[in-house]
Amino acid sequence: MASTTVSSTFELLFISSLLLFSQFFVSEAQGLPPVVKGLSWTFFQSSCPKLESIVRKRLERVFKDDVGQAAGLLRLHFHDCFVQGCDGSVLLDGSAGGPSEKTAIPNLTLRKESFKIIDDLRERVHKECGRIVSCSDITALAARDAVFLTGGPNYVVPLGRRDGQNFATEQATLDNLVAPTANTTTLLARLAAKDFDPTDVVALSGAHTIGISHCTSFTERLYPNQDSTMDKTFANNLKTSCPTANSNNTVNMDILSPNVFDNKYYVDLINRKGLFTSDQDLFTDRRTKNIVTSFGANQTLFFNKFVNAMIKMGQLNVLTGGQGEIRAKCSVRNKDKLLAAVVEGLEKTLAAAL
Ligand code: HEM
Ligand SMILES: *[C@@H]1O[C@H](CO)[C@@H](O)[C@H](O)[C@H]1NC(C)=O
Ligand SMILES: *[C@@H]1O[C@H](CO)[C@@H](O)[C@H](O)[C@H]1NC(C)=O
Ligand SMILES: *[C@@H]1O[C@H](CO)[C@@H](O)[C@H](O)[C@H]1NC(C)=O
Ligand SMILES: CC(=O)N[C@H]1CO[C@H](CO)[C@@H](O)[C@@H]1O
Repeated sequence: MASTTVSSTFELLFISSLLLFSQFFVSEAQGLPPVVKGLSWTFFQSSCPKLESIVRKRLERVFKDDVGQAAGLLRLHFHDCFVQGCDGSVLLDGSAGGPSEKTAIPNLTLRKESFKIIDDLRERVHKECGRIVSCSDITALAARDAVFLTGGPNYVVPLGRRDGQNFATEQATLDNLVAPTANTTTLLARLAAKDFDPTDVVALSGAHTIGISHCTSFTERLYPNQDSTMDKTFANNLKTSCPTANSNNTVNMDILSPNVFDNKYYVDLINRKGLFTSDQDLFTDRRTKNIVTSFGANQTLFFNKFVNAMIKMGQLNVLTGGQGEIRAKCSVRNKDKLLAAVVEGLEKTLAAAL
């Protein structure tokens, strides 16, 4: 009896040290940023082992139909994390007391389909494992797969985020997302406040190697005066796509390989064919120019720094443990859903009574 206890204790110790070792190995060997308290590389290893394969398999199909959705999902994770932390607040519809994060100006160009894709993934995951995975974790995994499935690096995502119960206000959204018209000084200062260094800032901006932009996000560089740092032929082509300053059209952000996650965004900047001021100025400012050049010359280096910055971004002000909740539907808080059901029930009762 005693010997069984001893041996199973030993086994447990052995297994947990193996687990510890593998966690250590993952983060140390790849030189990855530390995992914040409450998150873990192996959070769902036993409770939902199929989580990552469900998300990846589904997204393989989604992107096969429309590769553009990858960019939408990557941007959604960025907006989620920068505003009030990675808490799924960007996914919430409306709000009780004012405009929500979703209806704030920078959000107007998030793709409607992205929200549907996240909730569809949530449904698939909850069907398999029960309601144990948050919408914010699913968004983080979807962003990782968006990067990988378009040609970018594969990387591990710390999991265990909880969904927030607070709406982010329109003001919080504006305060936390930098405008595309910002220069490098502004960009570096705003991201330094979130603990990102210049290498992180240049690497994160490399996400603009996939996806599209609406004309209004950059036409201030074309009209009334053309930005002198912009390549002339590139400017003329943009004017054809965006004949007026408030044209509704869209253009690709990386003209060399718009749907491939690679380092061509930096080659664009070196060729003065970056779309936003916030992009192009990275090659003008002496603090970031060499980083742009090095990423443009070495894709492996870019991928390493991008992964590093994404793992940091994915852990910004996360809710863990007993904080927040696991939403049953990504667009509404659980208590709102309950309230909605109660109201609906009440209406039915009333209707029946009348
Ligand atoms: C830090 C400064 C950043 C600025 C000023 C910025 C700004 C913008 C703007 C204005 C758009 C175009 C929206 C439109 O007009 O449709 C855009 C698109 C996009 N951004 Fe950023 N962004 C920044 C950082 C990031 C980061 C950190 C990521 C991800 C890690 C990201 C990923 C994307 C993607 C993938 C798209 C394309 C979306 C699509 O095709 O639907 N951006 N960004
Ligand atoms: C960057 O933008 C800020 C805010 O618009 C401005 O005050 C500053 O002078 C600009 N810096 C450079 C180097 O252009
Ligand atoms: C852009 O689209 C909106 C609605 O989709 C429309 O009301 C507006 O007139 C369009 N603007 C231009 C310049 O085409
Ligand atoms: C590119 O960067 C990687 C990662 O830092 C490095 O190991 C490699 O030597 C670099 N390649 C070249 C050609 O400089
Ligand atoms: C006001 C407005 O248009 N808000 C939109 C913000 O983005 C989401 C997702 O694309 C839309 O559903 C909202 O209508």
